[in-house]
Amino acid sequence: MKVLDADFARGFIRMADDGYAMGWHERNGGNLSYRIRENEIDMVRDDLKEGEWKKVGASVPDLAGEYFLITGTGKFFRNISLKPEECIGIIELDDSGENYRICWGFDENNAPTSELPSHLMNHEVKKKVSNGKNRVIYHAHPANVIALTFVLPLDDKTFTVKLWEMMSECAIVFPKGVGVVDWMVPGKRDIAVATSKVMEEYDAAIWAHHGIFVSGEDFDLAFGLLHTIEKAAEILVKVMSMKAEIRQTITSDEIRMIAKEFNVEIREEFLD
Ligand code: 2HA
Ligand code: ZN
Repeated sequence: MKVLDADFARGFIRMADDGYAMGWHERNGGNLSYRIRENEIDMVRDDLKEGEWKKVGASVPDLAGEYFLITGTGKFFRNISLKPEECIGIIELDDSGENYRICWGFDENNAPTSELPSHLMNHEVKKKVSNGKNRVIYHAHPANVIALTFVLPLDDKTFTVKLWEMMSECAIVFPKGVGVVDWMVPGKRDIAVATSKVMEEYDAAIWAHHGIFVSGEDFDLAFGLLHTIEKAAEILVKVMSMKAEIRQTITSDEIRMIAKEFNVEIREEFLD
């Protein structure tokens, strides 16, 4: 089977289009990766090639031998569905988890995203803490989440509770909360290490003055998580912009009631 006919590639491209339509991917902003299942890679093996081994820029031994579909460096999300073979590609990791080679795509001398170390370190953590279920890592630049990083203190508890308070859905969709990473230079190992630490605890890491990383078991869950967080952030931005006193909100006890009703384990230490 051709890669582009496979369900995982179609789901990946649809998600990229949807993210662009949401306004989260100006120019070459954002990146997306998917840890491909063994049976999925077997189905497209005839369509694969073997490029030269190159350094990942991080060491991810628990991902040795795995294959990833991932967006390209400098590529624009709005072009992915028009020219997928140039804008995205499949990479394979070697036995040490320190080198990768291109197996499909990245035509015309393209290469994986500059955030490859962050993506792979996040995949490594998430694979471990989810018993292998988690397969998607998604980075985007949603305006409202970024706006909040200028006015809220950059701590996990404040961001989590402020977002939970905005819509009843939030405590159900992300009961473990969200983590926050201070401003750092993008594309480097330090930000990858800081983000993967946050990912041990949370499925979402907000990058101050830059954007957000989320993870999920599949494209729907990863996209849905980012969408929910950004929606709550948008409501908070609107509420704060009104410059009116908040007269009522969803209280800690009410968040507990939601958790109880929907049988999710809420991060109790963040509640009053
Ligand atoms: O790929 O979003 O963080 C562009 C970025 C880097
Ligand atoms: Zn970015």
